[in-house]
Amino acid sequence: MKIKKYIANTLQEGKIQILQELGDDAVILSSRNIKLPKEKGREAIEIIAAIDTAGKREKQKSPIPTKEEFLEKKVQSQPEVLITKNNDNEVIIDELANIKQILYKLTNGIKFKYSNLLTNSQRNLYELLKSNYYTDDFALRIVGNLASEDKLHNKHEALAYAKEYLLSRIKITEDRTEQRKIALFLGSTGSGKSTTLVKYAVIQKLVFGKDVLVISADSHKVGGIEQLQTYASLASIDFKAAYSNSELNEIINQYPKKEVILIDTTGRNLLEPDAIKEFKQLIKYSNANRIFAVESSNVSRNRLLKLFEFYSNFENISLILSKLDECDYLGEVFESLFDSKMSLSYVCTGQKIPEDFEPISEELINNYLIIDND
Ligand SMILES: Nc1nc2c(ncn2[C@@H]2O[C@H](COP(=O)(O)OP(=O)(O)O)[C@@H](O)[C@H]2O)c(=O)[nH]1
Ligand SMILES: [Mg+2]
Repeated sequence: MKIKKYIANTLQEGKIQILQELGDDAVILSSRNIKLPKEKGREAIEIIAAIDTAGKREKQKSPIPTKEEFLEKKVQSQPEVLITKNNDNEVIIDELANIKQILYKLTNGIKFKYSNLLTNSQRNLYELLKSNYYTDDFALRIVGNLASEDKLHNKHEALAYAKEYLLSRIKITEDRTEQRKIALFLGSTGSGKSTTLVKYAVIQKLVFGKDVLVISADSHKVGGIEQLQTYASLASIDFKAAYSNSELNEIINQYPKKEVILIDTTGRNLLEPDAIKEFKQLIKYSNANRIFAVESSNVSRNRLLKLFEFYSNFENISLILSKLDECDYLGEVFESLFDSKMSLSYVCTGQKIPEDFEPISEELINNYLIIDND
C-alpha cells in the first residue's frame, strides 16, 4: 500500500490531485484543516490518501463473508471432516474448533475493519491503536501520517513514533504555586471532585507545609458537606461550609492568611444552559485563580468532547483525570485531548487518600498512551 500526504486549498482540489496522481482506486484515510506557517498561517487542508499498490486488485473483498459464502464454506468442509474422522466426539470437537475459528475471524473483521487494506507494519499499529479504543478514523490518521513519513519499519519503532506524535499534540500543565491559591473543583456528578480535593489538600498541607482551608459549596448533595468535613478534620485541615455565593465570599475574606483555599462544588450536569453563568458567578465571588476540572476517565469520547467545550469558557483551568484504575485503555480520553485546548495536570489512580494522586508528566502519560500487552 502506498500512502501519501497532500496539502491543498480545498478538499475538492485535493481530491482532484489525488485522482490525477493515484487514480480512482485511491482512498482518503483522513483530512484536517491546517495553517501553513511558511505562508503566514494561511489555511489549507491536509489529506492523507492511500492506494493499494499490489496490482489492480479485484473489488476489495469484505472481511465478513456473506451468509451464502459462509454456508457454502461450511457445506464444502463437512464431507471432508466426516470422511477422515470416524469417532463422533472427535468430529464434534473439530467442528467446534472450526466454528470458533470462523467466529474469531468474523469478530476481528468487525473490530479491525481496515486491516486488510494495510501492510503488515501498518496493520500492527492500526490494530494496537484500535485495541486501545482509538477510533478508526483516528487510528488511520496516525498510521497514515507515520507511513507517509516512512516511520513504520518495525513494531517497536512504530509504537515509539506513534506515542511521540500523540504526545506532541496533548497539552500538559504543571500545577503552579501561587502566593495565595484559590482553587475551584468543578466536574460532573460523581466524577470524584470531593475525594480529589481531599487528596490535594492533604498533599498541600503535609508535603508542601501550606496553611490550607477547605470550603464546601456543595449544599445540594445529601451528606456532601459532612463527607468533606470528616475528611478535613481527620487531616486537621480547617473546614467551612458556604450556602450561598455571598457567604463563600465572606468566608474567603475572613481568612486572608490562608495560602491554599480549596472549594468543592456541587456535581451537576455541566451541559445544561445555565451552568456557564452559574460557575462564572462562583469564580467572581470566590476570586478563584485556579480551576480544576475533575472528570472520570471512563466517560465516552463524545461526552468528554462536549465537556471540554464547556470548560473552554474558563481561564486558568486544567484537567484532573480520575478513576484511571477503572479503565483498561485510555484511547478515548487521549483522542479527546489530542489538539484540544484542555490541558492535563493530574491523574487519580484509586480511592486511597492521598497516595492515588499524581502530577502528570510526559513520562507518566507515556505509560498510558498506547498499552501494548504483547
Ligand atoms: N476507583 C476510583 N474511585 C474513585 C476515584 N476518585 C473517586 N472515586 C470514588 O468515586 C466516588 C465518587 O467520588 P466523590 O469524590 O464523592 O465524587 P463527587 O460527587 O464528584 O464529589 C466515591 O466512591 C469515590 O471513592 C479514583 O481515582 N478511582
Ligand atoms: Mg462531592
